[in-house]
Amino acid sequence: MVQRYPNKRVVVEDDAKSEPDVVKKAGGSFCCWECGRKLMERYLLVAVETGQDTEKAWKSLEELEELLETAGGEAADGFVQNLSMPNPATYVGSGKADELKDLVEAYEADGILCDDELSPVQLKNLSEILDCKVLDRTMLILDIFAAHAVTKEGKIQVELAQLKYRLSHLRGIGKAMSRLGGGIGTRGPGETKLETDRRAINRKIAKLTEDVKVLKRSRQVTRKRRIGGVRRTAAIVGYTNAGKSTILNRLTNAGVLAEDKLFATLDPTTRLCILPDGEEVFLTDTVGFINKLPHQLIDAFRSTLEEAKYADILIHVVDSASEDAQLHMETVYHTLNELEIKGKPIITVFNKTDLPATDRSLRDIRAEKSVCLSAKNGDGMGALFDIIDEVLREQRIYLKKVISYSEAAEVSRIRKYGQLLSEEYLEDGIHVCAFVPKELGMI
Ligand SMILES: Nc1nc2c(ncn2[C@@H]2O[C@H](COP(=O)(O)OP(=O)(O)OP(=O)(O)O)[C@@H](O)[C@H]2O)c(=O)[nH]1
Ligand SMILES: [Mg+2]
Repeated sequence: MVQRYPNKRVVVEDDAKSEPDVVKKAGGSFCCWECGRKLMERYLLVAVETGQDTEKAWKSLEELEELLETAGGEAADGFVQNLSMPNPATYVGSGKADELKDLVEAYEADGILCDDELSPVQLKNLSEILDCKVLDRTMLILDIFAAHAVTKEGKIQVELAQLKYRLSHLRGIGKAMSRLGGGIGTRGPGETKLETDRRAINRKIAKLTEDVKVLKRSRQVTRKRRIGGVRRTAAIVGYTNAGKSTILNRLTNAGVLAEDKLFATLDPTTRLCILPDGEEVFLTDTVGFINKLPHQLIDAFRSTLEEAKYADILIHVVDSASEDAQLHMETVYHTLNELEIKGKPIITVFNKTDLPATDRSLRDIRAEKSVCLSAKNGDGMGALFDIIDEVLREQRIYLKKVISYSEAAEVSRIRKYGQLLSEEYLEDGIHVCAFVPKELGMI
């Protein structure tokens, strides 16, 4: 097993040395009753690497560390073990599992956090061998989503994903679940009690699935009403923390929360954006993607991401300063594919150009057009406006038509949803030349 962060143990500051008498739970994390200082849960990060790409495994582990920090915990150390395949019983090799037990004690860690979704058997065996909390990447991501869900639909979807995870891991893991106790991995928008009754979980899943259907129907109605069938829409997609919300704010003054945090946005926000030539387009900010996004969440967010499915174009935001930008782009396209969002024109935005980049030669061959900009200081935003305008225009059709005076209202529809190039009021009617969205059904 290779150890990445030797001596990473955090030195406890003098004033915090004495164990606090009372610990209270606040906002999902534990705080000292007296000084209010957050007591971080500490984990050993563990990954099994099955190919020969150890560097990739470390990158994934670094991302896992970021996720853990987002959830309010910290990494005590990280380990990668090279195996031909994860051990079906213990994830790491059985000898390494014993070694991990000593390490958990030596680091005084609260538990271990594995970089892959563990099977029920692995979860149960590791909990028994290590006698500490055992978390996996899926539990952690679900926990973060649970903490960030704001709207009713977001909360239901996260609870649904958590229940599905729990159901698939029920067999024989009652003990592992009870060992979780509280804190990271146990937070959820639903009941706080860790439900372990299969029938009760199934009932809850059925009820929540029905609730999601109702909300989905009402969202479809809202979408139809909003776009009136013809107004253009663009969805902003991309890896988490790439700058999607910052870009939406720049384009529309939306005031959406943008934070240096993974999964700051869970619920889609739609705002009207007015392009330089006066045309209006609806922009939707969506949940960020991540490598190894739990399939329970892909299912849960399928309906939220319908905004992207029905959009005319996709704006794909990439953090071009990240050394993993290429990997992030691949993950985004892989996830879009899983969500069956394809065949749309894509504008790729290489964001964060104000930061030093490791790779200035980034390209996105799938994109119709791309642009480099800094959403933070606004450099290059004008070019993005122009490109959106251009791509939308390419999607329109040229219309040359005589409209009878009795149907004069059509001219105002063209003005509203398309671009009226000329209009002439003659004896036989109004002669118009225009670019119109095909959905307007004027041909
Ligand atoms: N330096 C720099 N930072 C940026 C830029 N754009 C966004 N950021 C920062 O990157 C962080 C993430 O931005 P968000 O807009 O929240 O990213 P997001 O893609 O919406 O993230 P999620 O909703 O978590 O998936 C924030 O701290 C932003 O201030 C940029 O052009 N330059
Ligand atoms: Mg966001």
